Amino acid sequence: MQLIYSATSPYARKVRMLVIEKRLTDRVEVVVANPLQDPPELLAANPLAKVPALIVEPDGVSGFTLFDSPLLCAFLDSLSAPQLIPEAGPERWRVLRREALADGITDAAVSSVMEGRRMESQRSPEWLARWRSAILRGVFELEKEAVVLGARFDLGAIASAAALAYLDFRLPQIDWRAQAPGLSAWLEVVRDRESFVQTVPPEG
Ligand SMILES: N[C@@H](CCC(=O)N[C@@H](CS)C(=O)NCC(=O)O)C(=O)O
Repeated sequence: MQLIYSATSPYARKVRMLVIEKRLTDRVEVVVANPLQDPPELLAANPLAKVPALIVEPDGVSGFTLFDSPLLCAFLDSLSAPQLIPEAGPERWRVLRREALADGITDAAVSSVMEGRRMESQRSPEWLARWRSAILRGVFELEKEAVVLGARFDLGAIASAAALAYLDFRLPQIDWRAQAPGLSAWLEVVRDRESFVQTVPPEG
């Protein structure tokens, strides 16, 4: 399998962390791509031109590809133990809800970053304020889960770590820690995990 990713994408980081946590690194070759340059190998794997994308059978003819990080995580989780998405029951939906909440924070953060790269005259202060509010409400909600996140490093925890680390990386002006001391302390512990260390984005 090939995982097409960019080193700064928080969605790709989530998938890469899951691959490492599940010890699937021998089965998943990683290939770097810049989605904004529409590289042909990415377009072939994902017509939406977003990373991460997974080439499951790279045979060029009947190659089966997957895209959208929740789907990639669900697929990869099905391949080996330890299971990072519970099989069934209320806990399954709690974990997937945490993933959705963390991904929603990431969505608002990525949108803010992209908006911030536009010319000032083209930027929308209204949308930037809306995304900032969504980020802060999302973090506030996730803070209620801080104790649970510390109990088990499942997909909800991986997605949360990727989202919070992305806020630190790209939007350091958002002081999310002020309203989330539990998450802040939790992220300090996560920082030592191999899957976190190996996926730290490059500066710049
Ligand atoms: N929902 C997707 C979002 C993926 C996404 O937006 N990735 C960004 C990089 S952080 C991208 O490839 N953007 C290129 C584009 O939107 O054209 C996922 O979870 O994988």
